[in-house]
Amino acid sequence: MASILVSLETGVLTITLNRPDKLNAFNPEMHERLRDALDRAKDEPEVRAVLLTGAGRAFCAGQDLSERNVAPGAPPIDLAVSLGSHYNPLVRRLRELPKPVVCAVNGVAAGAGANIALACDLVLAARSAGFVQAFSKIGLVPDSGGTWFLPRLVGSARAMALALLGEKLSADDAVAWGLIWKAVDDGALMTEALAVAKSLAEGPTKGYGLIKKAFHASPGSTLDAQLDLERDLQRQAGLSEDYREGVSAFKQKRKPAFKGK
Ligand code: LHQ
Repeated sequence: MASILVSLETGVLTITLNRPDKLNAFNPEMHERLRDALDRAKDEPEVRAVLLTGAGRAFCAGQDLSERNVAPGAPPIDLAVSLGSHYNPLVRRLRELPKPVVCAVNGVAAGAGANIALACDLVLAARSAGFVQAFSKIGLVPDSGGTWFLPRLVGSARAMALALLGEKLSADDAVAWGLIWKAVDDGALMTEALAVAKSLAEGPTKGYGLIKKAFHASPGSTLDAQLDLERDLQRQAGLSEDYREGVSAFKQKRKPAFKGK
């Protein structure tokens, strides 16, 4: 069974983590296939938005803990190797993809699985889903960007509690805390997430990529630097075909037909 399912329809590349018997936990093969799918999303102009989700009852349980022989007396393992070769490049790929990434969290998102969801641009979750910083339960540190995303999204007090206690945060609380965008009824998740992804796929793709750039630069930026960056990005956006189309459509009181150019 393929560990990642990929399908392209109406500009949306849907990527489904597909190891349901392991709650879609990551092994090296799943990392490699996900990397290939994200590279395809970047390179193919037909792909104008990505939808990431999981098969079965979970979104992703993080690293597959049955992959390694970690037991008292077993030889030590350098986990930095796995972060350096798999998880960190994955988070960078998601953030740097110049196209919007919607994440439909269909069930529990634990460990790296939770933080990979947070690396996406718009996160919708099924009401029965939950977010677990499971790392501390096995003596580890939140990774895959968790120590960066969490305090920025929910503030240090709540971030620290999530990381130290490793308790599950419900989808509704995740919305109330500002961790994710939306919680929806379980049965409506995929319809709603696909509708959002499709509407993004019909949008001004270049502009979206520039919006991502601006927001990602913001946390480490001064207002002065951010104003300069906005000026530079707006220059690029203003040179796009979609900007011309957007203004023409507005003036002609019609729906714009953006081409992503
Ligand atoms: C699993 C897993 C799993 C394998 C559930 N692996 N089988 C990066 C670099 C290198 C190394 C270390 O890690 C990292 C990043 C990380 O992600 S570290 C964090 C790794 N993930 C976890 O610690 C989460 C472990 N799982 C859980 O806490 C729970 O299973 C959650 C909260 C995800 C779901 O709980 P439940 O809904 O109660 O399900 P369950 O615990 O009964 O699990 C169902 C099955 O899935 C079970 O197998 P079984 O054969 O007994 O039915 C679990 O063993 C298996 N499973 N997570 N990560």
